Amino acid sequence: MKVSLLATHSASAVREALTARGWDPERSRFAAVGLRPLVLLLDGVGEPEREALVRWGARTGADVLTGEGWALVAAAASRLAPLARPDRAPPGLETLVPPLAAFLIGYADPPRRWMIAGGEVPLEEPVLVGVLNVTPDSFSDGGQFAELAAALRQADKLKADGCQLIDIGGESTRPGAVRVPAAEEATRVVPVVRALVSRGLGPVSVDTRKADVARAALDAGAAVVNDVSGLAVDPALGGVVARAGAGLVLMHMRGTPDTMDGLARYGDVAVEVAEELGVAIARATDAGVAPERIVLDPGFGFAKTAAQNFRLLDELATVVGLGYPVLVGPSRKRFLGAATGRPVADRDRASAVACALAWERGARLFRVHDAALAREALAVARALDA
Ligand code: PMM
Repeated sequence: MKVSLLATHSASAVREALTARGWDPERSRFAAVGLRPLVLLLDGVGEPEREALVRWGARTGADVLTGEGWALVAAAASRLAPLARPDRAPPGLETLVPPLAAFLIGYADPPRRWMIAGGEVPLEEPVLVGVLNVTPDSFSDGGQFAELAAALRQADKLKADGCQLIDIGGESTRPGAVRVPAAEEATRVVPVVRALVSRGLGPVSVDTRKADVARAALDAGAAVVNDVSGLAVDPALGGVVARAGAGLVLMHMRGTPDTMDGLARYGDVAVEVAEELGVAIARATDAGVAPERIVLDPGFGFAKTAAQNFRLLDELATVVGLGYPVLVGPSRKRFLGAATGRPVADRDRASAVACALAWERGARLFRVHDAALAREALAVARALDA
């Protein structure tokens, strides 16, 4: 007999081993997803639930570690699946059914497309979102593209390098950045939106926290609103997005760019970011935004220390498990400088690597300054689980 170890960080190795041995592709895919090991951390576990979990673990052979109020459960996805079904969950574990079911659905069948104004973005392949900041003071490209001609040249380059979406920002969100009145921000972004759309360089996204700016950009042809506050700043923004049928990126942050660095305190960063994104999702759907128009972003660099950014990147599955497409924006951020020692102008290689790692953990959209490098890194990551 011969023994070999199959990779389990994605389902591809098991799937291919089964199809190579004659199983049909669909059956192989289901089996491979079911066999993947999951380690779930449950918080808010009461004493009866804890006992029920321990009994279930002893019966099924799953590993269950518990302490007061929590449990860590490790088993193959297929073994955990009955816990997510009201008709199969053991007595005492009824409260686990809804959150586990929501997580497993998002995990086993992630969204395949994102609906934006006037179209849809397929998510089978990595989607590159090119950063175009038309600000005088953004941290990495501030001042470079404030002139329309320079902005158009950069948009051309981003498109040529493989971007499917260009994200135009008119207000810097770096710590200590000056707040810009809506009229001034709109004056910066709207002509660029209009010029890009009329030259066929769309679809275009507008990076703004303000309803007035979003409305003007959408009127000029933008298809997506990217709100770094996750609809926490302007209560009118959700309604504007809903009425336009635009795509909406909800990013996680705490406080404002001025206060966020002091708010980077988490017990468990990925769990808390996912919870707070859940609140942003509710704000969006309450305002009438359809779920298939929502993309989530963990907000690298916003109210997170370097160590928290890395933990969050590694545990991105917790955000992916919310069931929405996930966009990441690690590009040129401080935490990459902390790991590599490189200054902001020399972080594109590290950014590309971070994108590839995020793809492996379930991210599908990548907001980048250097799209050519990110595309290559993502092509390698993609080739592993084609
Ligand atoms: N980062 C910045 C600005 N906007 N939007 C999203 N969705 N995600 C991000 O990570 C993000 C963002 C700050 O970086 P920049 O100055 O390079 O634009």
